[in-house]
Amino acid sequence: MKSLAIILFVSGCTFARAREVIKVIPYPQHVKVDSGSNDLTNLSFFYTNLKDDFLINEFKQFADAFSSKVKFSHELQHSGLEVIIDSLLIDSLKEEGYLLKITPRKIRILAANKAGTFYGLQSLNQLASFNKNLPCLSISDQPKLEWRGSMIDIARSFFGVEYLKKHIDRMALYKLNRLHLHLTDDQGWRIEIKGWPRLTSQGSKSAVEGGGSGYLTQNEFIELQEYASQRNIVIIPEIDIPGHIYAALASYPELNCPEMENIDLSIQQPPAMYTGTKVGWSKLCLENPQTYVFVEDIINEMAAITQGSYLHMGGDEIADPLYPEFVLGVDTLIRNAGKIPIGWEEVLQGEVSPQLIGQVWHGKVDNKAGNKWINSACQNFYFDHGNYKDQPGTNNWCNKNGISLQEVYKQLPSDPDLIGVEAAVWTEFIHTEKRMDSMLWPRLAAVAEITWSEKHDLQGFSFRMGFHAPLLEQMSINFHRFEEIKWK
Ligand code: TNX
Repeated sequence: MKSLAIILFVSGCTFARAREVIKVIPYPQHVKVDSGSNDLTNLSFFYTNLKDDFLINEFKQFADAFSSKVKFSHELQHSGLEVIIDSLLIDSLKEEGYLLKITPRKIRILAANKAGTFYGLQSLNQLASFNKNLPCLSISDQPKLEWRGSMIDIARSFFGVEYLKKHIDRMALYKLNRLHLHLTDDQGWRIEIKGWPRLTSQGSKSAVEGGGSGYLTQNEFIELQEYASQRNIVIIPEIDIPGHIYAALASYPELNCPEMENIDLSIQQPPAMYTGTKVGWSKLCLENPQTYVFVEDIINEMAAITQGSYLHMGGDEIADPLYPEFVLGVDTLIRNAGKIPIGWEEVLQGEVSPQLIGQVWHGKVDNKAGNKWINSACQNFYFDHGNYKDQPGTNNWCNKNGISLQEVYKQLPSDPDLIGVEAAVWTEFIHTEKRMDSMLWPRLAAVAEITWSEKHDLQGFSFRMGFHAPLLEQMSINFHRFEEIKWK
């Protein structure tokens, strides 16, 4: 009994100390702090068996930023930075896990593959930002959930490659791995489709009032995905059908039903573009055979330029007797194009394939067949809602109190079909990078932690977050300074 008490006391002590010393977000699964430290300014050697030029360069840059005497070594050394991939570790570390061991002479990262080494580096980046004199420690880490995501609506207001790359860098630092782009909506069409050029020559010229217009060329989209994939981020393109489609209907009026009864003409009439914020008033004409030619073309072109495994069909906020049949047809088209279909929760109303992933946003649809699902519950994860109650220029229809850090950090439902979380920023009122930043950060860091870490601890998170201010500033993030955090 006495010895048990001692063990509890000792481990409790280590735990408290680790939580104070290791201010990493998301908090790693296992941390042990040892005595001693490793001064990065003395770093001498860098050895790795990595073959990937991008990653080798990331590690080199990290090392060179602290020490001017780092030599690239072709064999193991007794000191320095050592990054090793060992595929035998796959059973214990899985796809994204890593081990990080810091001793007075060595910094060692071990992983089963590239993603793990990249995440080891992110933990190291954070630790080094707090103190160049690194504490000796052992970290063994891997994510709880596979889907750790951010969604940006670039349809209402366009955000281009430059901002999206910055966003990808910032996501990567917090080990987020899914970027969903809402590419089309009533106010604008944002991706080049070669077979239907007016979608962009006309449909990309507009935006919600005050928002930015424009589009991604296919080459830009491909380049962006490559940039993301180097940082272990998969981009998920969403073409929202059959609703939220006015920009396409205005660009190709022949897609409409006779008399355009698929559009609420009191809201807008083709060929004029739409700049308002109403939803649920336009849909594809599901009786028009041209609609199916259009949809199939778009899906095939999108599948051909999409590097990741997923295609998102939207599917939200629409009523039509042919809707369930339409969704099942699109589900099939996406699978035949070699991708996994995703849709907003409404798609789960009808029959869908078991491969389809549902994205829950208002929690009104029963996931009756037990499809995998992503949690984007609007009360907790709609970051177009204010950081606080009545924040000017924000939506509040789902949560009148705004979405505080505490609201984001709530316990997730325990359900084996839940694959993760995606926080969404809709851009009816978010038109500048500065505002976008302040809606995303630091709330997205809280999403990173609840999806990565087994142990949830809001107080610890808030404590650690305070120390991240210099890091966020270094990345030029215009983050929201929540009052409850003591920013350093
Ligand atoms: C609902 S969530 C929408 C979007 C709006 C958003 C505003 C979802 C699938 N549809 O079209 O932009 O609310 O918060």
